[in-house]
Amino acid sequence: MVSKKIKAFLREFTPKHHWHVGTSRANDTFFCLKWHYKESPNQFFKKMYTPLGNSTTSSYFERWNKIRHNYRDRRATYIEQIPYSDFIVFDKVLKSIPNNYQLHLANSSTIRYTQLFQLDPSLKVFCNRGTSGIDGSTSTALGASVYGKSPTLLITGDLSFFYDSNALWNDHIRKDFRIVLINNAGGGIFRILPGRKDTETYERFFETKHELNASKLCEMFKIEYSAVFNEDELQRELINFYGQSDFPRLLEIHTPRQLNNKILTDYFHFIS
Ligand SMILES: Cc1ncc(C[n+]2csc(CCOP(=O)(O)OP(=O)(O)O)c2C)c(N)n1
Repeated sequence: MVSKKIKAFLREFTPKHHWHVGTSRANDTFFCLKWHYKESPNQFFKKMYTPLGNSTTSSYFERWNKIRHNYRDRRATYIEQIPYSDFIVFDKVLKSIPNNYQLHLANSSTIRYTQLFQLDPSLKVFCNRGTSGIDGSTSTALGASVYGKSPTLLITGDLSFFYDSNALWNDHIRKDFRIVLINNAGGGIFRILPGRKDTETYERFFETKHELNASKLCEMFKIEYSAVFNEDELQRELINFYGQSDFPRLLEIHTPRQLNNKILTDYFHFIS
């Protein structure tokens, strides 16, 4: 579970039961784990429903579904009124991904933003939470892409990308491999988390502010490179980004470092 808010909510309002369904380890995230069903969700639900046969009358689904729709509407309204920023970029990029792609998400704000949006169910999404390392996201995506039936897109932040740039030094990168690099000139996540952001110390040691871009790395590793700085350029670049190419492609999207966090935090106020 990525969202600390949801985790905290379910800890405070403890469920009567927590059943873990799945073959991997069952974490007692809400301190009320009752059962661990060691089978796939599909197997589990087949068994759950067949013997019961009849359904229960309840307003539970309607209640939450209404909240969900309301939330989606509010998000659409919010997007219409905000300026170019990480938030806008995620909206546009996630909508642009062709069906069936393998989607790899780096840490940290990449995965946090992505979970706010609706993804096409045909996408296979991979990310690494837990220790949430920013190291190895590119290596993992590249490795997985070699065996993927469909093409792979990696969405990554700048620090994560530059940290693991050596991943690009290998002979097996598929031509259809795509990277969207969201360059907000530092560790954007540290602007979102609480703390004083307007100090030199903060910018240097937490945010790691920088002025790097990926153009020379792409030249060195023979990756088609393009960069955008605003919404119009982004929309234009996305049109052909996934099309056939002789080389892998990287799209670097520059976003306003000092504005992104405000737009995200305002969003949470807006939708609540
Ligand atoms: C190996 C490792 N070192 C440090 C961290 C701490 N850390 C978490 S997020 C982050 C910054 C990530 O910045 P970026 O890749 O630009 O992504 P953004 O948050 O801007 O999306 C850092 C340094 C970590 N998770 N893993």
